[in-house]
Amino acid sequence: MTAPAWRLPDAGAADGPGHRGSGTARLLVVAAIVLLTVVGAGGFAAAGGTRAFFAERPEGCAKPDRSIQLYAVELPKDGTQIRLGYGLTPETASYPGPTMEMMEGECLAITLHNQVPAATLAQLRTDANHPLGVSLHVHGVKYTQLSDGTVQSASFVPPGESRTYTWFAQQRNNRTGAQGTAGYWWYHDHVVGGPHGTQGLGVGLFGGLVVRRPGDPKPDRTYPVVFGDRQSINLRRGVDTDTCDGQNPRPGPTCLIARKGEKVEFIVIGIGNEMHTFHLHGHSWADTRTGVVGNGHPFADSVPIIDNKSLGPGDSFGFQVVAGDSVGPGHWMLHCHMQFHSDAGMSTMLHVLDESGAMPPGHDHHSHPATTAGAGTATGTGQHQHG
Ligand SMILES: [Cu+2]
Repeated sequence: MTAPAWRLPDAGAADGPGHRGSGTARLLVVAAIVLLTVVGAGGFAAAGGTRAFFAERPEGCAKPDRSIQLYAVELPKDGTQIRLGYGLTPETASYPGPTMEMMEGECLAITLHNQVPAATLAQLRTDANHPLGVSLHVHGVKYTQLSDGTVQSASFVPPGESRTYTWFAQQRNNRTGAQGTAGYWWYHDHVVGGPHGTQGLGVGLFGGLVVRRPGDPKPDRTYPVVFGDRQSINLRRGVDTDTCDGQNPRPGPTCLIARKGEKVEFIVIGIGNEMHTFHLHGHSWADTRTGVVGNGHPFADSVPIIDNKSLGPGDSFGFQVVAGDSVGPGHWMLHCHMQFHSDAGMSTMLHVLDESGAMPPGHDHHSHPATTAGAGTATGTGQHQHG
């Protein structure tokens, strides 16, 4: 049995009375021509027994400007919880995965290597008929069906295999009205465990993406902060959100640290099923695209300055702050402002050192905001103290 081919009814008939038909028909002709011209760069994907033809790259991306390798690997368990991560090398895989950075107008080819054992993927599967694999699905930038990262478009990677995904950071175009893609986005798996990658997200396959416009201010440091279920920040909770070693701090997902005066960029992402609000102590930011407009620019006055922002599942936003600006070094709290979430451990610190990279006297000990009720991991399986 073959499913009938998709076909849009005649535009004139579908439009009914009125004078909009000819315009729509003209658009369809243009669309058909575009479809024909991309045929040379396309490929087939099997889906549901039919074979559909999709372009390999978005319009405007003749060929990739840059290529990178990305690895999906299994990481050490967190208690009994399976953890997976993306990494630019297998050894550096983490959750969140590496922050991707693109410039508007850029076309990026990412080859994803699935090194997660099939047995692990089978354990995460909720339906025995669901295929085993990992994928890469991105928000905000342009991609075709072949880079959608779903089972439906057969754009996932079986264990031991590789696949190249193409992302296009389409630029603003005042003639066509295209808005451009500059901003703070994220990427994630869409197939582990089920058709929406819910298990992939739950075990760590996600990361941040920032698309800049030429001239945007560049930060000194960028930290992805992912708010999720079970009162988690980057899949940790309570003391596990902040493992910064005061003697030898290593910046990373559980050590948000900067020197006073450095421009620190946050990419804030919501995953899971719950609403959150993101609040940072001692710092505020302009609620804009990727940065603060320069001094004296009239646009600056029309932008709200905030220090708290609500975040739903799938949302992402970002901003830059000058660490310790006017407020100095210290352990600045960063937490969900839904009180029962923060009370349960959804809270960490931005550690701001002085200009020389030291914590001034009197700040060398910090007590974590999480109570004992929040100790342990986001999955509630670990119990360890620090400090
Ligand atoms: Cu919350």
